[in-house]
Amino acid sequence: MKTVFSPVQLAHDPKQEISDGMLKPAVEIPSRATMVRDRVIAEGLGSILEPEEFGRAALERVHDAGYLDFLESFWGRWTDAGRSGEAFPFVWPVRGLSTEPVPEHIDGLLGRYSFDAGTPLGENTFAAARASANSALTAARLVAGGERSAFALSRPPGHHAAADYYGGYCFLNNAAIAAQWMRDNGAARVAVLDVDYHHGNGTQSIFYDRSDVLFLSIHADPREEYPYFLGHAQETGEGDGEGFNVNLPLAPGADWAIWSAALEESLGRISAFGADTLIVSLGLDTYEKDPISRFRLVSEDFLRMGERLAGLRLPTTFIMEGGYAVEAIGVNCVNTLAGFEGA
Ligand code: FKS
Ligand code: ZN
Repeated sequence: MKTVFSPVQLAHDPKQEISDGMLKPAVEIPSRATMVRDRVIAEGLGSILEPEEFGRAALERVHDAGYLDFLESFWGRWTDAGRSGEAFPFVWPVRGLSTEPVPEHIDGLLGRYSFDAGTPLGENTFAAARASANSALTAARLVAGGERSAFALSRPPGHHAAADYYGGYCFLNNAAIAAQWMRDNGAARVAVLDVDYHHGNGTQSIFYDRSDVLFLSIHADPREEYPYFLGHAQETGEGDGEGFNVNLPLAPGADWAIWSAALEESLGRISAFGADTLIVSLGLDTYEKDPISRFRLVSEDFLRMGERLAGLRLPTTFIMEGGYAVEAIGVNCVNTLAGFEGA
């Protein structure tokens, strides 16, 4: 299986994040990606390619132009305001407040285009996020071109980013951008299966009213876990999309026996949907030793996950999402991919 990765993705190098009422060391850091890259090489998974440049058009199929303009112009506005280092929003247009007109001040813009205060935004963030999306698009193109599978070593991650807001360490929704590209390039039906510990609220919201993209997510129950405000079992889609959104929330503490039952349910739904191609939002934070999560998968479980995914016999694009046990992320990630290839 080929891996797609660009060193530009390492340029987003946040130092701190707001967590537990403090500024704490950031957890979504470049070493996550280099650990996975090193394990891909050590295990001989396959070659590592640099992404192609897809340009803004592929991003605009999913994201609002005003949001992309904000991300692009952020650093200039931030420094013009006399600021330096990493930005955090602190005011949002919640219930009863207005999103129109779009604010002119950078603090207003940060709130308009985000949904949490836990996501550092810095000088190189947009360049890294664009490279991360290009990796996802390049992997999708490999699969559309006939490869059985491909792996986008995407980082920063994407599944919390919606059409017009960032959060949860995510800026561009890599999986949604790849899914839309698949739709625009021959796939009639695309399934996106999100196995990250956290609900993929951004991906859900992007495809919520559509029947051509089936979104399924296995995640910690949002009543108890981030992102708290989306990911409940009752959310099944709206309009044309009714029945094409599947949330399988699990109580914290889920082990492979519980987690894999949700996986089997997902596989059945994907088969019944008749997907032409599969995109996997591959979070590794379901691991027992993940520092910010509370599921209990062990490293061998990721091999089984890959094997079960291979059973769908679908062209499959893996796109990395979360996972913060840095010392194990390479093993767990490559176990999933090797399990898929070996099945
Ligand atoms: C700790 C609060 C942590 C943020 C959790 C974000 C999870 C991000 C992720 C992604 F895949 F996007 F990276 N809150 N006190 O793992 O879902
Ligand atoms: Zn996560």
